[in-house]
Amino acid sequence: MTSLALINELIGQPPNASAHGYQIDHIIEFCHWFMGALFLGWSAFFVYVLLRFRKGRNPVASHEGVTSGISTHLEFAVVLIEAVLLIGFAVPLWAKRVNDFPPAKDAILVHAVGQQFNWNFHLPGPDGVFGRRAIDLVTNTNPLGLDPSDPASKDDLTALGELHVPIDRNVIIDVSSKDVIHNFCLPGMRIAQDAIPGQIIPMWFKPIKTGQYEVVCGQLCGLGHYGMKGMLVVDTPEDYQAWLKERMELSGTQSAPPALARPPGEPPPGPTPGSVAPPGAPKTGKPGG
Ligand SMILES: [Cu+2]
Repeated sequence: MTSLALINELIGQPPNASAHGYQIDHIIEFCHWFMGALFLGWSAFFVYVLLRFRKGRNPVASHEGVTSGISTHLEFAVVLIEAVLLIGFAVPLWAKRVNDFPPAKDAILVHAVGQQFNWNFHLPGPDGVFGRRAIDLVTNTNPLGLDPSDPASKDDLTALGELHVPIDRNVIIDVSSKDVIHNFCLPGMRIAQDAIPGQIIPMWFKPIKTGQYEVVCGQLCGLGHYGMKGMLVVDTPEDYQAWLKERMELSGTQSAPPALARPPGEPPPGPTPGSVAPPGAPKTGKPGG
C-alpha cells in the first residue's frame, strides 16, 4: 500500500501526523486511483467513439443510436462503486469523527476563534475552566473578549496564531468565529471544521508525531484569506509544560495592560477601527460601542 500511497505525495499532501489520519489517507488514495482509472477509461472510450463513428465510415447518421447495453452496465458499476465509497467508507468515518468524542476529562481543551485574518486560541488555564467571553468586550488588547470580572477567566491563557499541544493526547477544539465564516483546517492532522459566527462547533484529533504543522483557513474569508495561517506545534509532554509556563508568565504581565495615560481634559481614545456602530444601530452608551 505504501507505493500506492505515493499518489498522496504527488498531489502535495503533507505527511499525516494524527491517529485517525491514515483512514482519511486511504480514502483519498483510493479515490485518486479510481478517478485515474475512470479518466483513462473514458478517454479511451472517447477516442474509440471519434474513430468508430467518424463521418468517412458513417456518411448517413443512424437514428437508432446505441443498441448494446455495455455503457449502461459501465455507468451502473461506476455509480455502485461511488455509492460504496460514500455509504460504506466516507459516511461511517465522518459519523465516527462527529459522534465518538473522547472523554473531555482526559483531553486537552482549547477554543479556537477565527477573525479576519488570524486564529485566536483560548486555554482554560490551571483551574480547567474557560472564563466567560463576550463579543462586546472585544478590543484591540482583548481580542477574545475575555470578561475580567469572571473569576474563571483570571488564569486563562490566550495565544495568537500559535497553539501547542502535547503528543499522544486527545485534543478537543471548540471552533468559532468573531466575524465571517472561516474554516479551522489542520492539513497535517487530516481535520478541518468550519468556524461559523454565533456557533461553537467541536472537533478533535490525536497528534502522534511531534513537530510543527500548518494551521490554515479553509474558507475564502476576505482579502487577507491567503495570509490567515497559524502554527500547531506538537510537543513532548515536557516541552508542552514549558510552553504553558511561558504563556502563564506572559499572561501574568499582560492581563492588566497599563491604562493609557492621557493629559487631564483630553477626550477619551476614539473608537478602534472596526468598532464604529453602523448607522441606525441602538445606542449602547459606550464610546465606539
Ligand atoms: Cu479565514
